[in-house]
Amino acid sequence: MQMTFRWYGTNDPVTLAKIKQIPGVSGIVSAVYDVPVGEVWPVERLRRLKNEIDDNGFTLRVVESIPVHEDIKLGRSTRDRFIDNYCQSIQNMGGLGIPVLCYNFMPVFDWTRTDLAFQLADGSLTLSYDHESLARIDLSKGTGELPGWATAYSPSELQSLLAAYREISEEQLWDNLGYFLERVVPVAAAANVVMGIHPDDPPWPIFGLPRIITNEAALQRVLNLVDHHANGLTFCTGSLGADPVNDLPRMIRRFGKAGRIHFAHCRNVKITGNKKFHESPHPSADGSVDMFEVMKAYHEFGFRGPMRPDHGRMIWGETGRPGYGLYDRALGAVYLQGLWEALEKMNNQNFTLTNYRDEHGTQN
Ligand SMILES: [Mn+2]
Repeated sequence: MQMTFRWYGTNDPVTLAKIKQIPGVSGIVSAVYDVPVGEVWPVERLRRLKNEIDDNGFTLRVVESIPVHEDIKLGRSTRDRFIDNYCQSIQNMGGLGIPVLCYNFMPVFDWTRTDLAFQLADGSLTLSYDHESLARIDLSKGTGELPGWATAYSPSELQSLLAAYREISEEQLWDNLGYFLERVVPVAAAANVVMGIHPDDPPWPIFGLPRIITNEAALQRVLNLVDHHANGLTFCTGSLGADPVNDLPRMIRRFGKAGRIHFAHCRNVKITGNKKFHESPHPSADGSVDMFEVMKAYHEFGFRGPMRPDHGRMIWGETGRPGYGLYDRALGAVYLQGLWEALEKMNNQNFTLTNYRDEHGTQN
């Protein structure tokens, strides 16, 4: 396992110098943010990003994410040009030796929350989601009422996109994902890049938009669309963990042992009702995800890929990009490494509770 940290580039208030002070973090997850969706990421822009990261003593381990143009998801006739561009961006990544691409296939909205500053009992602020509150958001005025999406679409752009998706069934969205992967995965494989689809967050339809990457069966279906190592998963415990039907350790064992988890997002969520949750600190005791069982599952098959703490709360008065402050994510990175170290050492010393008791004469 390689511990990594997401960095939003030169304008991120969480600088590489600060990330350097978090113990054990050696990889960076980043992206190019100023290329319009659908256009090629120029190799020079990627090179500059990689060089800056290298110069600070890190490796650019993952690109998260190259956005997939809506025309591809909608299966419009214009999609081939955008798919060609996507392939070119992947080749540019591969040419620089950047090995992992995280992407998602969520229509219109990426991760969605109803409150970006939900206050927990300890005074910290976190991201929360309540399906009933979401239903009250009026999108006819654009994305203004939706936290985190203030400027993404004008009201008319949004209405035409939502109308276009009303014609798209879940099965058609699957077909469109298949069409995309059939063309992109061989290019990625040839460029020594592996792809990891990020599950939909939250893992159910919102605003009447189809969402398909939601559970174990869906992840298997993605892998079956193109049965190649380069077609893999970003396994996000926070996204999948918002639905209690998802048995995360079982899924990690299944897809991890098959060699198809290329990137691990470890995050905890506290489920507080039906389609209602807030993000919690990373430790098991604070949320609905048993992070020890998650790490045990990864450790069992010897996961060697990049892992990162996912969203963090805002604590100690920090302000900044919701979910992507420094402090709570740093606590997450160290906690995850603590679990991993314990698993490593117990394994190396062939530690079992039984022989510990034998050696120490503990009666229990
Ligand atoms: Mn995630």
